[in-house]
Amino acid sequence: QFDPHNDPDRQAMVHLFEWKWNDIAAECERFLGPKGYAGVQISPPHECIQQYGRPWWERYQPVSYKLVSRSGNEDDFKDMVQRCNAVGVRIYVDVVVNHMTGGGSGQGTGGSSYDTNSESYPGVPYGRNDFNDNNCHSGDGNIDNYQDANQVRNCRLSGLRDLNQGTSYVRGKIQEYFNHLLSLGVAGFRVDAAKHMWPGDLQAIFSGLQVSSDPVHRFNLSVSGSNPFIVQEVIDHGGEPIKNTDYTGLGRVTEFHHCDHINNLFRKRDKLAYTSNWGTGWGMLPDDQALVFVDNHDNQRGDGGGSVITYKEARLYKMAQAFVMAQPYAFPRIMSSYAFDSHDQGPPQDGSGHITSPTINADDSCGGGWVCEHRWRQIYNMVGFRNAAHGAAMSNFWSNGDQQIAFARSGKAFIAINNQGYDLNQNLQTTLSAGSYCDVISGNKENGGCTGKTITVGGDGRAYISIGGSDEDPMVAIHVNAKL
Ligand code: ARE
Ligand code: CA
Repeated sequence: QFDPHNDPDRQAMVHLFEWKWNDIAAECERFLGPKGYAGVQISPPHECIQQYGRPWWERYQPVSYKLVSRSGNEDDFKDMVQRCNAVGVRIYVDVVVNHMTGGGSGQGTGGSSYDTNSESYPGVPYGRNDFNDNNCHSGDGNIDNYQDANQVRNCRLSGLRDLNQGTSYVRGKIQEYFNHLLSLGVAGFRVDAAKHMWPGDLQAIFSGLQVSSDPVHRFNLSVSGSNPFIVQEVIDHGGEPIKNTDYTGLGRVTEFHHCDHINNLFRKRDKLAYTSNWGTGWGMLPDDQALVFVDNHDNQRGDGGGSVITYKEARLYKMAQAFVMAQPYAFPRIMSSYAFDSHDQGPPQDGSGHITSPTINADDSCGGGWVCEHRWRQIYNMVGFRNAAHGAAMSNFWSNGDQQIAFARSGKAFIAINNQGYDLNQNLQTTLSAGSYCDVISGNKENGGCTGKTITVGGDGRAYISIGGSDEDPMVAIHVNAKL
């Protein structure tokens, strides 16, 4: 449950937030596969409410577990999983099983009816007895106090009808849903609102799951085992009785301290010079228990606590992503957004509420309202860096004592970052063999040449590194696969 079932030379995943299944399939083949991405977190695929104005968050209000949503139907889903697996890219599903809807009645995206007040969900089916109402002891039935773990698990998150995973019926329905997804070839799950479910209940649910051994999915099960990859969404910024470590026995956990640290670091409320022991040295979860990211779909909109760096501050964002990718720590997820001005704004869509596809520009970037951070050269080339550096420890950490750092991934890769505001000019140890390397931040290695800066490493492994204090991309990064 800790293993992403990734191809070993693919070491980062991307969250294609609100993408359609057929666009993801195409993206796996034309970009994610070739650029070395390990997998995709997809938006919730189940049937959900159809909220007026079609905000993104309607997908977090399940109506049934039928695979019919604005991203596509079950056939589209199947096709996506097979095509992505075929090019070495795994699919991880955002599963929403803490709750059902938060209000109203009507028809979901798959035609099933629902009625929130009577807690009636015939598409599953779920009825009153499947919910936690009698186990919640807050005044209004909602979670009013995060200091009370019982409330957090048994009451309603923002009014969302709270399922009782303590019953064998509800557990069985959830397992059926998960196993259905696994039988279609998905490699794992991002478990929404895991904090709001009891670890014991989750353990019971997870213990009945198995990833597909169908060779079409090309999982090397003899190496990775048959448990699906599990990422539990547990927001722990400290200060609450529920800790992310309550869940680390069951799978990985979203490490929100990482968002906080990255934000403080790049806003210079902390020092890059202190990052030679990044990871557990900073009080974060062990490597194999953490999923890390600069921002996610909630906190990029200001939800979930703490302010974070997003695509809207592109210079800082690219620096932060480069740092995260270059570090040997944890398994990273890159956020891929659509542009938004307001909190509720849904994905690019036409007048009838159909999601519209991203367009692809000549420089590989996206159009049509999609930001596609994962297609920014500085970001996808750092995925390549991480893949090349995999297995090599950090070494030769250098800093100016403040906001300029450099380090190697022993024998494999080297990065220097200058968030100081004045120039960096240093002769630094790269640990790489002598030769010319393409700086993958400023360019691509193409036809044996480099479209950006070339860095020369001498016989002693040293290179002269210059980074202007006000460069748009104040870092350089080289690795063994970028040797010219
Ligand atoms: C929507 C409306 C609400 C309405 C509700 C029911 O916005 O006004 O009451 O529907 O009708 C998303 C949106 C919500 C949306 C919901 C359902 O963010 O706005 O509600 O979908 O449509 C807590 C949880 C954490 C959760 C965050 C957002 O612990 O699990 O809140 N994150 C996940 C997803 C979200 C999603 C849900 C859960 C629900 O990533 O996208 O909600 O499925 C402290 C605490 C945290 C707490 C945080 C914010 O930091 O430590 O635990 O996070 O505050 O409250
Ligand atoms: Ca709950």
